Amino acid sequence: MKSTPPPFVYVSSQLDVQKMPTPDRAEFAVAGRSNVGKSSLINMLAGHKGLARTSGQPGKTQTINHYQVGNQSYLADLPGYGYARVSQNMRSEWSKHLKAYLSKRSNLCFVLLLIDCRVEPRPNDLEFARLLAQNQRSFAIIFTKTDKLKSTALKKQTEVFLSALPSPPQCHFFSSAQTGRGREEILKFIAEHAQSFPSAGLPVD
Ligand SMILES: Nc1nc2c(ncn2[C@@H]2O[C@H](COP(=O)(O)OP(=O)(O)OP(=O)(O)O)[C@@H](O)[C@H]2O)c(=O)[nH]1
Ligand SMILES: [Mg+2]
Repeated sequence: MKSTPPPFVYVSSQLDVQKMPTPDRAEFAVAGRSNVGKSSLINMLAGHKGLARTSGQPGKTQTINHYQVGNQSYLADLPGYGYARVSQNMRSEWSKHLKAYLSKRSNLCFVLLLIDCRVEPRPNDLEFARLLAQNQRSFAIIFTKTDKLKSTALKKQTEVFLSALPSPPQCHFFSSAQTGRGREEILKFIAEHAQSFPSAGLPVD
């Protein structure tokens, strides 16, 4: 039986780390290429289709959008990388803000790096994984859109992807925003890590 998810509440949209919500609880960032399904995953976890805006057009999410999950954590929906049709200026702005976020956000507990289960490892996914390692950020991989692939192909693709990473993730999940696959496991992962997150003595941004 499906459990009721904790309430998800939209908090703010910012690019500047200084203006983000007070870092007083564990934060989980949802990262990945444009169009990989970050916003759809948040809606699937929340059980609320209209919470985060999704689109078939890449480049929909242009700010770092915070959602409070129950009382213990934040989910941060990040702008996607690798969208060729965004101007060079805009791309370097996002990249600057993403790098600042990864290095400075003091309560960032885990990065959930989303990968479309149908695609081969791309240079910018591997580059992002290297950025996580440089910033000593723990990460988990979530393979998205698994409703689009048969299980043998899924197994093969994920093995290829995991072996191409510069460092291994803490764990990986399979998700589908269409079928709800992965919801229970991902919510459990968030709840468990949020619980062990220190609530006192955090550095101030
Ligand atoms: N079949 C299928 N389609 C999905 C799934 N998740 C997302 N999509 C579709 O993929 C497209 C992009 O989804 P978004 O959630 O907006 O992607 P995003 O990563 O937030 O994109 P940006 O904000 O542009 O970075 C939409 O057309 C979604 O309907 C999934 O699990 N299965
Ligand atoms: Mg989005």
